[in-house]
Amino acid sequence: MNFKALTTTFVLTMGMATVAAADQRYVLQYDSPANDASLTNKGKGRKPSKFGYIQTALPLGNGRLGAMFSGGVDTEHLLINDITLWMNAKRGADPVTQSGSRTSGSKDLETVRQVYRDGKYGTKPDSMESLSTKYLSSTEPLGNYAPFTDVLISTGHDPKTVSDYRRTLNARTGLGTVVYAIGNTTFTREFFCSHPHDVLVARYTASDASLNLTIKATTKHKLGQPKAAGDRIVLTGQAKMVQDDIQFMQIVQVDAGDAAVTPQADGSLLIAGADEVTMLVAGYTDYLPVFPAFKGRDYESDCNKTISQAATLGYDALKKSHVDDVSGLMDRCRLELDFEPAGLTTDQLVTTGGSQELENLYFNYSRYLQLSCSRGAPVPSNLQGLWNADLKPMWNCDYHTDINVQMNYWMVDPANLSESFRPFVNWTKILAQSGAHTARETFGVDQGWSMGLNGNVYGFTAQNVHGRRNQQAGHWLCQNLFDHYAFNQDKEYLEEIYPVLKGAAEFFVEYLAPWKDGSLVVYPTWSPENAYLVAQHGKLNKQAYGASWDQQLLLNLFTDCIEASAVLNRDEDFRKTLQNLIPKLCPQKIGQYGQLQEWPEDWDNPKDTHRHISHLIALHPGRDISPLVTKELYQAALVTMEHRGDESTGWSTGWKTCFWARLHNGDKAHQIYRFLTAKRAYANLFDFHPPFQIDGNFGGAAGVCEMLLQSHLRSVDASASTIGEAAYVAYQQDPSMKNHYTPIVPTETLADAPYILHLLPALPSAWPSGHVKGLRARGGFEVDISWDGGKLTAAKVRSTGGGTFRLFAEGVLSDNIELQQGQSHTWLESNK
Ligand code: FUC
Repeated sequence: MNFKALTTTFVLTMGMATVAAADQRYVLQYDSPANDASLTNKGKGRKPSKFGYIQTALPLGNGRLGAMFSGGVDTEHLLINDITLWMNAKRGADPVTQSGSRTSGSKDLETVRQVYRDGKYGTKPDSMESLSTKYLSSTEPLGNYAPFTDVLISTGHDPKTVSDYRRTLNARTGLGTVVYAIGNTTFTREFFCSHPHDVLVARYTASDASLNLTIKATTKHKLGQPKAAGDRIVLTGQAKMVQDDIQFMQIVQVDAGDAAVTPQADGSLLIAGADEVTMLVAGYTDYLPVFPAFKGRDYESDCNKTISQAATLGYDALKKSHVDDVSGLMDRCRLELDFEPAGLTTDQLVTTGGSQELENLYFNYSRYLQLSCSRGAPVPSNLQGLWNADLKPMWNCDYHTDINVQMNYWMVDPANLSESFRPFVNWTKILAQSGAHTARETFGVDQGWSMGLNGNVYGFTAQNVHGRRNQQAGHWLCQNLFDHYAFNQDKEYLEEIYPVLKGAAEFFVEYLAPWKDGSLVVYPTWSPENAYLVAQHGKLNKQAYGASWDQQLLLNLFTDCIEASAVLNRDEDFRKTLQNLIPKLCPQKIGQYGQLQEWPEDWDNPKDTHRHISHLIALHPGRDISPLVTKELYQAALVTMEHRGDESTGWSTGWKTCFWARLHNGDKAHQIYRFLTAKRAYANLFDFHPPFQIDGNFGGAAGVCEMLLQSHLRSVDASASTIGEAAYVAYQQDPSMKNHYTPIVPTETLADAPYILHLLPALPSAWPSGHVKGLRARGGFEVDISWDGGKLTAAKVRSTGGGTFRLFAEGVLSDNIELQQGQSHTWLESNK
């Protein structure tokens, strides 16, 4: 049977159930409105039973402009967000202040390092914590992400008179709907947020009655008044900054056909007797991603232009271009698990405790969320993607660089949404510019750039206000940057990011310092958020040297820089510098319990179930620990995973899904993914930490990709017939210290090594049959995979740019397979 026939059979044998299942894979549906009682998302302990607006309303977004709709019968509440709207920070300051950096330099760094070497634990004035805070940490404000506006549309309908209520969001088309009946009349609303035309669109219709609506626009920020004139509400406002308030504008424009639209003195619009009403919303801030001013957009002119263009096009054309745009991206990659739909609403699916149906929907919805909160924007998705109703959101709704912002982008390439990565690239380029000031001023490092734990949209690169949170992030951010190249093999992109990669490495070349044993380590640092020797020194005892995650990421960064400079044929001396440093990096170590050590000393506590497991970065998202290649490190990673346990926060369970998939334990990966989808999801399937944090949605989707396809290993020996012999290895056992694993120096030829595409590396038994189309693999390939009875049945690998790979399927490693651009290679069970 050929691959096409097999796919057709798969669809046909599912018969009518497939038609229904196709919708169930994409549509979130509810039989009641969102809970609009609360507009806040505060409080760590928020109970899922207290679901409010942000947990129950449904999200729309075009990558920059976001909205949520509540479906309220009497009052529709639209929360509007603009991803650039941050407040309570500075902009336009001198470059050093703008970077947030403490001006101290190498002398103060040495003072701090001395107390690290002296082991001054605790929080006394001469402790590592106190001196790091005193000498290295920022005193400048980070600010917070803030909501833009709220648009309220009142119908005058009494919820008690309503029947057949349905509220849906179709993640394949990006259309939201609200439908209900009053007597014999059906009232329908449709919502979407257009990327091609940069507007939010709402349309109200009634089957055989007229519509009487009141439309209001408000904001929580200081504003001139919302002004209604003609068929528009124009709202201008300012968001408070410590320096240079943000200016913004929103226009709501209404088309009610021949019906009367009457502007009111309070800034609202009254619509009487309309057959149908279309509402357009455009909005911008004056933000521009230009360091250090961060302003200058002609937001008023852009707002007027966007609204006029959208109004000229009209509803049908806007809707068509929107559906074509979203469904085009959604259809690139489709996961089709084989299940019978339960006929439940989405909130019921969550409370029933997990199913293939929910797992399939969660994956597709995560792709939808990704393209909705990160596309065409100057800044990346934040802790809540771009949906936030709170002026004081949890954790500032910022950019945490010790897992969260990186996790937001893990799924982008594997799940075939490459364009969603661009905002992350734009942002890191600004960080590299700003972080050069932090490197120089705080650490006395004249080359390269440095980034701390928390970021904003105004180039904040300084160290966190708490010395115990001293942390570098350039190496981790660059891992995402290079991996995007690995997937797409776009040399122009590599040219663009090369200075950022090189700058990150240059910083560490100078910043690395010898520890007492002579090995080169990063310090001050921490192992994200975790404490050691808690019984002796307390839970704040987090400051560390040579934490395993840093050292793993440095090997990753240096290796990537060596490859990038070889591909671009430049910087031979720099390459040599890195090659000389790699063997001196502090080794990875296996500790007394057989665990991979989190720190260079054997401080791990087997009862520690901390949510961060940063010392497994080399397993995922890195590529240097594998059950097929580095057996001892794999065993040690297994022990660590067992110690850390299963249930945790949303993002932590997303990461654990990825880890177990990389450990090739599909059932365990699935168990954790099921927990994430059923126990860490609100009614609208937003992930909860708690409270809402979007990283878990994206980490979970990345985990699904990892279960079905892995492509992080590379073949450096074309003649070898097993992965163990063929694959590149980054660590080798130290002959004199058996539990030490020292980094290996890569040669330039690694750049030519084909990636190994491993099909179904961790297929869970709970997903016995299914099909996935359009996953992406490193090396520039797209892969379709079908399986049945828990076994691979067919696969197709398409080359998007021409290239060579090796296939690992059903335990067999193929020879090199070379494809021209557009060519494909088919694997069939029958041809085995
Ligand atoms: C990191 C995590 C927390 C939370 C915060 C936003 O600090 O450790 O769990 O996700 O980011």
